[in-house]
Amino acid sequence: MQRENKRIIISPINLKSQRLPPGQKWIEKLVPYDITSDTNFDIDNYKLEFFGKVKNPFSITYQELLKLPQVEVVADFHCVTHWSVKDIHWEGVQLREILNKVEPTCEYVLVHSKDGYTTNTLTKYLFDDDVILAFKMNGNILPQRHGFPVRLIIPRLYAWKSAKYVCGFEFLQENKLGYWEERGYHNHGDPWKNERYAK
Ligand SMILES: Nc1nc2c(c(=O)[nH]1)N[C@H]1C(S)=C(S)[C@@H](COP(=O)(O)O)O[C@H]1N2
Ligand SMILES: [Mo]
Repeated sequence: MQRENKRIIISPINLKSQRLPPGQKWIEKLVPYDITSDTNFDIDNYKLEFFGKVKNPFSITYQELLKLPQVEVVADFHCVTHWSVKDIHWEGVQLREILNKVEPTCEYVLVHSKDGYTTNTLTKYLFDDDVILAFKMNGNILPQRHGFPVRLIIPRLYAWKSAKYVCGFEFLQENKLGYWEERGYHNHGDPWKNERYAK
């Protein structure tokens, strides 16, 4: 039932007049990048938590997440290492479905993952139409190397902001750098502004 009603959202980034950001090249398939080889996370004790500066702290299991209304997002994927992949189909839950209940009260967010990875962004981006918690990719359950069980997708930013194995959203009054941002990647990360590395 849910499947038949699934809304398809074409990411606005696919419709830009300059679809391919500067310095990028189209390739066929995603290249997996991980900070650790230990990425085998099970769904039984999976929990996604929303905490910090929010009105209503919230946590949700994998099974509960699957029951929320789902959408399909079609979006290009731009990696800071100069490759891009066209039209990936992600299926999952729009993050704002959850955030409208959580009600963050601040500007910044640090995203946490099961592998210890973190990445920072602005709270407002998480409310975009095409930002989802994805559990399917191109019609299949998310492969382990691409973020099983759940991955955040933020099409408008470089791929390192799309955290795999995502397990937490920490809302913060002040900006806090994530794993790669601390190691020289750009704080903001807009591919169309060539925001690859901090100056
Ligand atoms: N949890 C987690 N998410 C992550 C990473 C990681 O190491 N751990 N790597 C990031 C980086 S640097 C990139 S370029 C993309 C790569 O996505 P892919 O592995 O699906 O190709 O995932 C991002 N998300
Ligand atoms: Mo990356």
